[in-house]
Amino acid sequence: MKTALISGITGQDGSYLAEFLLANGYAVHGIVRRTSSFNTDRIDHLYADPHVPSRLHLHYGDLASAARLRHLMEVIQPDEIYNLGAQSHVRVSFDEAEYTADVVATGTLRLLEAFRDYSKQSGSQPRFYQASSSEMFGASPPPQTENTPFYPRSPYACSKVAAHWYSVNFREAYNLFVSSGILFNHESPRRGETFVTRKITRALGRIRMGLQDKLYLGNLDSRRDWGHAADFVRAMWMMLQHSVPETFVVATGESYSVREFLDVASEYAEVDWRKHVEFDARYLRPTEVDSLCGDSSKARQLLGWKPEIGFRDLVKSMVDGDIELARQELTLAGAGHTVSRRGGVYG
Ligand code: NAP
Ligand code: F7E
Repeated sequence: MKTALISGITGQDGSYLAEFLLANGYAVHGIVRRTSSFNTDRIDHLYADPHVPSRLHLHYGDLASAARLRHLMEVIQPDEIYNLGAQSHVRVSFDEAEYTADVVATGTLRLLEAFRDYSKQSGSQPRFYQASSSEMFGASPPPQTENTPFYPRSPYACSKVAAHWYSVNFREAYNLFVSSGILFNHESPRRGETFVTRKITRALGRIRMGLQDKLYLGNLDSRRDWGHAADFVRAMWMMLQHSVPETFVVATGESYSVREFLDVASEYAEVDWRKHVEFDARYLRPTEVDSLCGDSSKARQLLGWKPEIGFRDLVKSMVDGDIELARQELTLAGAGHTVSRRGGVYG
């Protein structure tokens, strides 16, 4: 049985990756941040009771703590390490730039150093996946490939560029199996509520159920290449099964504007978004990424990867999920229960 270690297991991708690896017979260890309220909603269905034997194991840890990462690497002895942990919100990174750099850039370096020492001491050949991002391309026009120059447009993107180059350097300097996946935007019903797709589908669900009237958004003209997270975590795993470590772009090759996302989502939700959406400048970024559309030919040819869930099915699954949540919220409200439906500061 192979053993995997995932940082960021409580996030969108971490939950899909854990499901995928467990279904493929792995023992899965996840690093969970200690928070004052529960943060394991996305993986609770995989982790019934800590006292019952299971192939899923959770450990407290943080990318801010090199000593803890080193310890976890030594006791878990993973065959594959997936570094998904991040302060992943682009707009937030403008306010929390130093923290973002510490977790996203230096946190990756901490995990890579622990990985390097563990590889040497264990004598095994473990493999490391780095979650790089299309945000690294920033202002470089589409289509973006592995050879497109990086032009980051946010503290988050700058930190991801640093983390990517640390990964490539560890691969080349120490002959380690470190692959970097440059993934374009990927969404799902488990997407964080303050990213634009989920913010939209959640609001449409609540508007349809009469729980909300207005939806405040920023720039509707930017374009993104949106895929489904379940398809994209499969690509992460495929990269670590490949014969050599490489850098791969993972993308659908189709791009839509935020406005077009609103059109399709509204059609499914049967809500006219133009009656509800208002502009709020707080959601603009000091520097925007206008247009992303990836060319994933390399991953398709060398890994045999391709997405299985198209744009319209992705949007529909998110709308269906959020209509159901809004229905539950309405039922609870009708029974006199208060449901916390606050957004984040940027929600
Ligand atoms: P996400 O939902 O925001 O999840 C981020 C995960 O990182 C969460 O488990 C979070 O824990 C954890 N985390 C945050 N700070 C941490 C710290 N200091 N130490 C350890 N863990 C920490 O992100 P995602 O969408 O799943 O994305 C996964 C990775 O891929 C991220 O690195 C992201 O930057 C990158 N990426 C995402 C996309 C995309 O479109 N989704 C595209 C390209 C790259 P909590 O649950 O406690 O917050
Ligand atoms: O913004 C515009 C916003 O926050 C998409 C992260 O997973 O993907 C994600 O980063 C677009 C931007 O994602 C609102 O200006 C308009 O142009 O959903 P987003 P992102 O910035 O593309 C990359 C690949 C990652 O790596 C990141 O971790 O939508 N937009 N109005 C808005 N965005 C938000 N969040 N909220 C709005 O109200």
